[in-house]
Amino acid sequence: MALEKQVSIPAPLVNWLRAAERVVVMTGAGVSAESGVPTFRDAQTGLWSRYRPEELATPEAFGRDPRLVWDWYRWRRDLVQKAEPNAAHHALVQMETHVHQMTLVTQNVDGLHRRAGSRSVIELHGSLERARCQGCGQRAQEWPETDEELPRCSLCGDLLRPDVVWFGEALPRAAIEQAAAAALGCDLFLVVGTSGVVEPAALLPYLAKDQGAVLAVVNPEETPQSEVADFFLPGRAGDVLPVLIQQAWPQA
Ligand code: BV8
Ligand code: ZN
Repeated sequence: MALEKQVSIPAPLVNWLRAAERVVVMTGAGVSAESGVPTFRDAQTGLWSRYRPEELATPEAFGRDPRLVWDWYRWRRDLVQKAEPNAAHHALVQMETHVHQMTLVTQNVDGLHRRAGSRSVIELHGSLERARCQGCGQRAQEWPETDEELPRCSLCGDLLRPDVVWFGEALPRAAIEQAAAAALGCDLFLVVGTSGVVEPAALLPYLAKDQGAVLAVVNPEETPQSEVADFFLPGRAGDVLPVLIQQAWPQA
């Protein structure tokens, strides 16, 4: 029997979660770490070790060398397709069934929340699973990946690009507006697995706290948001979230 990590959840947080009408959960790469998907801060491995994500996830990098950027995204997509959602993703699916109104906002582009069964997921930074034409904007769920040819739009023939938000690009308007509205109207805002430095996503927890929501942070390390949070739960998402759900809604 695997030794249950000693996770202690403050009783007031359990009570808040049980009583909350509207809960927002914002996730980052840390929630997929236990699925084997490297976080942004993990040193890039293998042939990607010489690049920093901030250098590759930019329009400039794509303009300069679309083949390099596509190879990085193909490598990440292959890795994610082989990954499985972990206990943290499944705990959030369970939470959704208990909370009156839960909004899941993710910075992740790996699609694992949706694969785990989360229904309403706001993808602030897009998704690896989609490409879009940099010319006409047409989206594609699949496209030919060959070492020779770069993926091209079936409609206008222009280059396809990953349908993610790069540094320096605006977030999808609907996504950030929905996420901000949810933050402004929630009783409890839970931040899980993000270093909380990339804006504007990193501002959402403060919107919630400033309007009176309870703010809780789950992360093995302190983050800017954990400094101002009402509750900081040090630990891995896959250890903490299942215990939080179990204590808030003990199986009848
Ligand atoms: C914008 C998609 C304006 C792509 C991503 C100064 C100079 C230049 C720019 C800026 C600047 N100051 C601010 C900016 C803006 C910039 C920004 O914030 N930069 C930062 C670096 C300072 N933001 C932007 O550019 C945004 N756009 O501002 O546009 C604009 C407005 C109008 C019109 C035109 C333009 C766009 C930002 C989106 C970038 N795209 N991803 C892709 O994935 O390829 S960002 C990417 O990194 C993620 O999506 C995420 O948002 C971000 C950070 O990743 P995290 O998820 O936090 O992961 P990280 O690795 O950092 O941390 C992991 C955490 O997990 C750690 O805390 C760790 O402790 C924890 N952890 C580890 N294991 C576990 C765990 N937690 C729980 N359980 C575990 N087991
Ligand atoms: Zn096109």
